[in-house]
Amino acid sequence: MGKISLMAALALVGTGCTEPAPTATHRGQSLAATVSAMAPAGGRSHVVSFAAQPLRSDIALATVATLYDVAASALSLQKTDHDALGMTHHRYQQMYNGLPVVGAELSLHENANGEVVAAVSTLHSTAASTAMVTINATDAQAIARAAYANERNVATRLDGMAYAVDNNGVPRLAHQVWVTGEAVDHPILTQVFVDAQTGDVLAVRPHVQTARNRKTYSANNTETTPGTLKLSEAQTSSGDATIDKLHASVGKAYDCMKSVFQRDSFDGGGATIIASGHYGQSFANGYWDDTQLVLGDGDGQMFSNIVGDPDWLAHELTHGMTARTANLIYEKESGALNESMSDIVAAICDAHVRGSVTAQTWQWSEVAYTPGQSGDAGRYMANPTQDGESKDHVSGMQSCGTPSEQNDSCWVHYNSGIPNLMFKLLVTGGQHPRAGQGAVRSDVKVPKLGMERGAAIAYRALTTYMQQSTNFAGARTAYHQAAMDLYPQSPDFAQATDLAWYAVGVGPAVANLSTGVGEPNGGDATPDPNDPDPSDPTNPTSGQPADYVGGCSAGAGAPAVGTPLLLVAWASLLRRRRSNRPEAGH
Ligand SMILES: [Ca+2]
Ligand SMILES: [Zn+2]
Repeated sequence: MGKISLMAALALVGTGCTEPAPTATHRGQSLAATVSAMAPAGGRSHVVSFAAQPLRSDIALATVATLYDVAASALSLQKTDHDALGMTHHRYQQMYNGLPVVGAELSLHENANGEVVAAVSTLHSTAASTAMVTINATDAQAIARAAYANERNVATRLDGMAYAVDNNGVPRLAHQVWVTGEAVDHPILTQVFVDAQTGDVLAVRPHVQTARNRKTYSANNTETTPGTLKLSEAQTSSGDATIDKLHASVGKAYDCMKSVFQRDSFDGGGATIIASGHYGQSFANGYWDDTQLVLGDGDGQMFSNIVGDPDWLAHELTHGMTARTANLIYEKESGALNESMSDIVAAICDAHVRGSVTAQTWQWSEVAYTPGQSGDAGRYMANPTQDGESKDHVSGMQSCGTPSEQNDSCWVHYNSGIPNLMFKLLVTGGQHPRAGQGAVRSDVKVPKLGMERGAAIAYRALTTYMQQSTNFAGARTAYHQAAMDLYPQSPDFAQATDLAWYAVGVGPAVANLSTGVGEPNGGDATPDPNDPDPSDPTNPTSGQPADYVGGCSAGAGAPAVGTPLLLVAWASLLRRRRSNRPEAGH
């Protein structure tokens, strides 16, 4: 497919389905109305599409900042990326008193003409923030350490100060303390934010991200990582079968990322992938520790040797990719999204390696999990509650008080089942496995987009439109925007992402597409040279299938879906603002 004309796509959004684009002449005010409509107080992540009236970067920046009561000068440009669609993406960190506000970001997304067509913001007003310090750094370290009294080899290290956002959405001056040590089933590498005024622990952020949240292990000896170098890139044999297998498995995970996402290693810049095997004794887990993969040999009961399970490798390596892109904070919903993204890439790579989507695609770690029992898996993306712990709908999401290591950072591994199921439904189409039970709606039917499109949308949503604090609702808008970028000729695809999220209880209601569940003809008729398995209808090409109804034919008379909804909100806000507010001054 040739380069997509983004402007054409945006014109389609603005003039097509529901009502004409607003005729506001003051672009700053249009943006203000749009953003205030979609970004409620508290700094929730929202992708705002104002494609119909693109803005100059400086105007967009100043206007969004003003809406959050944040000075434009407080936004520090962190990086600028260009992508294959001709778009440019700027990411800003919110600062206050010269210190970062942790997890508070703004990104601006420009079309090929350098005009901003979307903004994502998780900013926080600092109106109630202070610079008061009554707890000194030494006390802060003692406070952080106290939470780890039962762990071994605990040490603390100061990392300066920052503003951490409390449960009321107020950035509070905090000491950043790193805690290291040994928990029962994994090393501790955790960032603890201690309120400099009250001594409260504001946030606990583990940076060791495991694949499975285990409760007990039979044995585990600490080892130093990375340990002894056994194999370098071109080598294949070390004389140690486990290390050789690990080396090969890492290679497969790399190859998958390269061929599916055109991404050169987890950082996108060809970073060396460091992996250590033989970690601990009978260690039935693996993790990403911010710099490398670490894998145990398995305990032979819960998990056999996990170095040979591609789902594990893809999962852990994806934590590295997430850390270098959206950098989703590992707690609450952003943490569940982080976990889910690792499972989603494991599913993508499973299908990629096998050449088609199979039942095993939606089973995580079916290879290594319980070697004594066949047919089961560590997690079930098609039916998350099958493991007895994971969640499959927002109505049943497991909540917590303050995230901690004891509650798995607010149950990130259980709640990851919700976006896991969303992705599965998006790829295969269909209904929620518990449709009609409890709060799970039976009238939501997700159309099938196939693995290739699902993977492209998920990847772009993560790398372009998610931020550190993105929650489930923000993720839905990220998927929608990513689908609009990738498939501007097929707005139904973006609507399919809305339906997939709605099926698991995220975001406002959406009407079903008239195409119903799945593609009637089972996928594409036209083979695509890039399609690893053209005969597999679940792995369609990137072109628009003939059986897909494009444009705005779906659901005549139904409520507006997706981006048109934004325009409705925008128009009504504009009307409201015009009546009770003078023209904004810029
Ligand atoms: Ca699998
Ligand atoms: Zn994980």
